[in-house]
Amino acid sequence: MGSLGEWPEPVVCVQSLSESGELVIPDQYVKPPLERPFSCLSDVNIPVIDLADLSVSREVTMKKILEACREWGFFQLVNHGVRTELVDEAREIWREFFHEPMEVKQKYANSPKTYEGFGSRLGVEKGAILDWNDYYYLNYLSHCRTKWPSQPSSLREVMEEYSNEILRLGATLLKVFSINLGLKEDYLQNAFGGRDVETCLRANFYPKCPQPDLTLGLSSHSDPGGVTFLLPDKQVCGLQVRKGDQWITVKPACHAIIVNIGDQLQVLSNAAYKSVEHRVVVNPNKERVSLAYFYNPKNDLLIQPISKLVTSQTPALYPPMTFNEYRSFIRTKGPHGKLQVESLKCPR
Ligand SMILES: O=C(O)CCC(=O)C(=O)O
Repeated sequence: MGSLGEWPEPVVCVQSLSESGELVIPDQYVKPPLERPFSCLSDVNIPVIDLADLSVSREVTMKKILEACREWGFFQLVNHGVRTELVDEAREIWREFFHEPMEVKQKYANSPKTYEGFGSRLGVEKGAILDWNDYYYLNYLSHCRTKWPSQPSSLREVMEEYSNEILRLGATLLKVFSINLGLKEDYLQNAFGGRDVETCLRANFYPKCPQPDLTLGLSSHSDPGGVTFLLPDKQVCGLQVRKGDQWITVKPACHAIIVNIGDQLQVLSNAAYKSVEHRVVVNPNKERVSLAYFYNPKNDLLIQPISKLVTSQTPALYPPMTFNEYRSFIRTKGPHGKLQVESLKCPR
């Protein structure tokens, strides 16, 4: 295994593999048969929540959000108040970045130490099976300096506006999530560090793939952080969410923002809210772009089940741990289902 300071092998940009015209993908991208994207349910969708209803029919909407957090760990938010033009711009500006010449993108090549910048692999295990994906990680509100690409020139301005909107939405949802757990409305925001939340973004680029049945754009994983706000591609589906032993393909509503619960909220809520596995399938004819915005607790705060939610009937399921300690797992091993949050459970 490589150290967290370096990649264990030379990093190959997936876009260049896709553009090579080869009809066979390299062995390093071929998943074991059970992880390949076989059949999935296409007539079911994740819940859709209309945020405007929160002020019209508050109780019903709060209940819908509660059920979505408990049963699905995922929902699509419509009427979220983010300008539709901004929703499109925030995603499309990253598409433009990924279409910059390779020399431009390579200037921002990342290392496993912080992951920040342009990259093509997650995890430092030598010989690991990789995902069909290039990405750009950006620490937005964080103790680290943000590594902004200089092209496209309006990227920073667009992302700053988008980020302010997501911070607003994050604060609103954490209130709803707190009240739904029977807590004071500012409880979860304070547990995340108040105004010191850490946020980062990952723009994902999934190039066309000649053998999409053999690989994945992103392996099954649950998000290690607090709450994720995802802008999916407008034209191309690809996100699949686990429901029991089935995979559901998400059909994004127009200009919706997909929200999902991360592992830290599962821990804080003592598993009342579920951080659910998801993965991305790729397409032979079309590239796909998505933008994940991670709204996380401050790195060095201890995260543990909230004492009010721990009773003799519902004992604490997880030991205390900082988010920093927690996420070093995914940064070392890469995306691996829900092994981490499950393996941390306190012994009974
Ligand atoms: O591309 C997608 O739809 C999902 C991306 C995702 O799960 C992630 O970036 O963690």
